[in-house]
Amino acid sequence: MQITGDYLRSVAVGSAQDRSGDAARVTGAIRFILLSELIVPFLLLILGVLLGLYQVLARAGIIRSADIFGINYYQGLTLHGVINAIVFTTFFAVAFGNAIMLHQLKRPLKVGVQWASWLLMVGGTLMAAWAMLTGRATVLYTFYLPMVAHWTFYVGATLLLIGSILPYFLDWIPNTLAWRRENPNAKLPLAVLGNLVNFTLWFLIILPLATTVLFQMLPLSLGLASEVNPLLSRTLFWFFGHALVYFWLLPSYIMLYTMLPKLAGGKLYSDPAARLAFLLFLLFSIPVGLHHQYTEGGLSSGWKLWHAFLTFMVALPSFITAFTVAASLEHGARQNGGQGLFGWWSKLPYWSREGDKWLFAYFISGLILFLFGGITGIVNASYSLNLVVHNTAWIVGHFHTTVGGLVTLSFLGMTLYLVARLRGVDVKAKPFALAAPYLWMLGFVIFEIALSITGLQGAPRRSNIGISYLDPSNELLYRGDWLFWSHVGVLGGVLAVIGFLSYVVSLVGTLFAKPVRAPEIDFPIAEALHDAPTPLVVNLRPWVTATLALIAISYTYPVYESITRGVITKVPGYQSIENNLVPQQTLRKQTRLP
Ligand code: HAS
Repeated sequence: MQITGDYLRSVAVGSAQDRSGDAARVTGAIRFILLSELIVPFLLLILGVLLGLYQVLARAGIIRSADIFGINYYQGLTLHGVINAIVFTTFFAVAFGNAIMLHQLKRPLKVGVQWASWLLMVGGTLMAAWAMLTGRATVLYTFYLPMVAHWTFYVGATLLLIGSILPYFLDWIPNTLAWRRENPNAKLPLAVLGNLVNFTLWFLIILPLATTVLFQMLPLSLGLASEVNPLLSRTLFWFFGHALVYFWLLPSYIMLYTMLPKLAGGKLYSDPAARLAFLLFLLFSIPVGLHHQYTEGGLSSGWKLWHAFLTFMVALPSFITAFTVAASLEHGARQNGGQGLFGWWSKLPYWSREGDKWLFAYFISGLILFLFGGITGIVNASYSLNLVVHNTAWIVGHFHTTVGGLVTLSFLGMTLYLVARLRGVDVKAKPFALAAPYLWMLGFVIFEIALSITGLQGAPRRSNIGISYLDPSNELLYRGDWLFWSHVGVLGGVLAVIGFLSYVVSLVGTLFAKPVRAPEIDFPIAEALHDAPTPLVVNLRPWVTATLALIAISYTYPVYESITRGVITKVPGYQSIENNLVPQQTLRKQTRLP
């Protein structure tokens, strides 16, 4: 049995053979691919997190300059957003999806497919990274027009997305169909259902993004078009962009439903409720994008209101999750001897170092942060309240407790867990691994409160306010009343970074530890307490049909409006050069930049 050393040896096996118990053995190329799909984004994440620290220090006026180490504020913001929210999440979702399918269906992944996916994702990321690091793609992570990037950024992003969807079509769907043929009467494992829902969603939303990239962004970037319709680009981008957040969230929900109950010592409270939550995400995640465009001219308010209504509907599966997860925690705690109406909370394994229970800390910290993320999300969704918070620091608070909260914490925890399993080692420096999520959580609770308050005071997001509103020498703009909470925000940011460093200690220790057993994939999957047959959540076909119908109803007219009204405001592309937006044509003439 090969335990160490052969990561780079691309053997043709890449197999997952059932070992004793429930673990799946992973060898050769597949093991290398899975490990690197976790490690590559983690390495980039170190840069992403440090750039986050720069953002918070710059916004508080503690670092008062337009750039740091040659990286301009907006370039850093682009790298921070793209690395943390797009690259890290996409790589993780693919690695985790592969691991889940391998473990749950017990069928091998195809080495050729996995290599193709890996090469496209890594190659695409390197291309886009080159464009961002050289200042040719300072377009922020929401890269809709009229900001324009070098073509390598768009091609890189496209390759990353194509690479991420290959396993779904060429490995996971065929494996699920084969499993279904072998187990005609069995229920699809819950984690598999969650993963398939997530990547079906992913496929559906890549299509509108691909449309604006191929037909608007690339032609503009290559100089084949001189003006574009930015309204259409934004509508297509947010068609993708909001459901994207659920593509980040669903792997976390898979962990909450299938693993957290067991770590808590009990069972999943209701399997049908979990299935219903996943299917409701399929239905409601996409037709809500206009809630990012409430303030955008050219789109009718009636359609914005419709999307606002559906946005409240997409909170429903999260409310179901809050209930089911809390009930599962209570069940686990009572198995551990917990009593009373609230006394059971003390019987959860918050600090346990026993076996895999350290992972519990990542989930519970993420859940606490998600309470803040959920409440602020509901405020954002309201057509009227949104006008108060849109484009302010409030939104930044919201997404650091959603994608920066539950999502990041569960992804980091699972990365550590899988690295240990795939290397055949125990998790090292467990006290550091345990401290990390709590520090991160505490940091981001403080950060969230501080940013919400400065947001309500009017502080804009995406702005180097340290050299404008928070510069006392700027008599016209200076807002001394934002200073206190901006500094509180720094405290939160610094605490979160300390938490991250604590995590790095444990991950690096685990990465270089001496293997003590064969590499394998094994998840702590919980049984269900309530598992009554529920026809509503068994057949996927009506859900997919309803999803397509709801998308068609919700987007046909807004896209039509964007096409017909957006042309009136056709504009050239703009490049961000040292804090200024410069029209692309002017730049071409003056500097001959690509
Ligand atoms: Fe959002 C903007 C609305 C969820 C991410 N969102 C953003 C942006 C990002 C983002 C990145 O309607 C900025 C985009 C940009 O750059 O412009 N969001 C919502 C709503 C929800 C929501 C209604 N967002 C998310 C999630 C994200 C995410 C999830 C990432 C993963 N969001 C908006 C809107 C905007 C927006 C507008 C545009 C704003 C603007 O003007 O630009 C809902 O899905 C939230 C539902 C969640 C809940 C919470 C349930 C609670 C649970 C925890 C239970 C805890 C337990 C443990 C059991 C209802 C499940 C308790 C333990 C103890 C010890 C107490």
